[in-house]
Amino acid sequence: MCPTTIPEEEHAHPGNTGCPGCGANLVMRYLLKGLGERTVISIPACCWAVMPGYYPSHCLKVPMVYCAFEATGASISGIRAALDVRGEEDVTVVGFAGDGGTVDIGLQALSGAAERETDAIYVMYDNEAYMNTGIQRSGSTPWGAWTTTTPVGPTKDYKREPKKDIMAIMRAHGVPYAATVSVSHPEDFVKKARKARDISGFRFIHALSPCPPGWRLNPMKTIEVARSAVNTRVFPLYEVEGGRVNITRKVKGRPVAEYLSMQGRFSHLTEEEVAAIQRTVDQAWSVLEREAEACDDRS
Ligand SMILES: Cc1ncc(C[n+]2csc(CCOP(=O)(O)OP(=O)(O)O)c2C)c(N)n1
Ligand code: SF4
Ligand SMILES: [Mg+2]
Repeated sequence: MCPTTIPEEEHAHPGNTGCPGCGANLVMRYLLKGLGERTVISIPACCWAVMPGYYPSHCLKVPMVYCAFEATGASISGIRAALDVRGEEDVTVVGFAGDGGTVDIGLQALSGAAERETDAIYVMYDNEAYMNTGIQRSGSTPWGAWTTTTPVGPTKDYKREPKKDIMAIMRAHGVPYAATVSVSHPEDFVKKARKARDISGFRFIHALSPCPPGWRLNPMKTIEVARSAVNTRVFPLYEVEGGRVNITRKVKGRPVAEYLSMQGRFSHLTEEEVAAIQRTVDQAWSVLEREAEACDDRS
């Protein structure tokens, strides 16, 4: 049998109300494998708020608090304070929110929790739109994507603003640990989850989370598209620990067209638009690479 560093224990029961091929399902699964059972999760309105089902036929084996859409940061600060009063300092407190609930409506509460240095982990599963309410664009939807509020048609109303850089926002808060993870790279994911658990202070994890209905993607291609996002450098895997940048998966950079062509939400893009996305991706990668090299030089 092939040795693996992924723990066998499952902290969620099989079966929930997520769609076939849901990337967010795997984000939760790998996260809990990394964190273990001494975990409490706060989830705001999003797909994951409804996916577990109702207690007692709930799929999560760890306690879950359902908080208001904008309040994840405040909720995890409160849970942490309550556990500390009870002397339960070994419990890991997690905020688990979608991209809309993080980069848009929850940003103020997130910023407050990071600034207060709340001892908790905030995980944003990024399916790049408000999926639970019908695929509306969010600040995390990438440039050029179709959503129901950025339609494709003669007026070319598809998303015309760039994706908000949440990792840069969190780094600007000086958090002790921030990392990107992808469901296509579970060992890297579990390792980063464990590392985040063992650091104190406010930690942030940005998880790419393919969504077959929202991305107009074949549900069998979830892992393939997530891997393609990493291999094309659209979604680089890296971590920032104590201000030091470390690229955890150095890739040569496949053409972004490979990633885009797997998803119907980008099928309207012209060759020029794909080339423009390629330039943006190349530029972001070279900035990241220079930052990582500068950290290597300092050590
Ligand atoms: C204050 C408030 N506004 C709007 C909603 C409706 N709502 C519930 S889930 C959701 C979408 C959440 O999007 P995201 O955070 O990206 O998570 P996803 O659904 O994509 O998993 C919205 C708009 C709400 N519950 N509360
Ligand atoms: S809409 Fe997308 S994120 Fe929500 S359950 Fe379905 S696949 Fe998962
Ligand atoms: Mg979303």
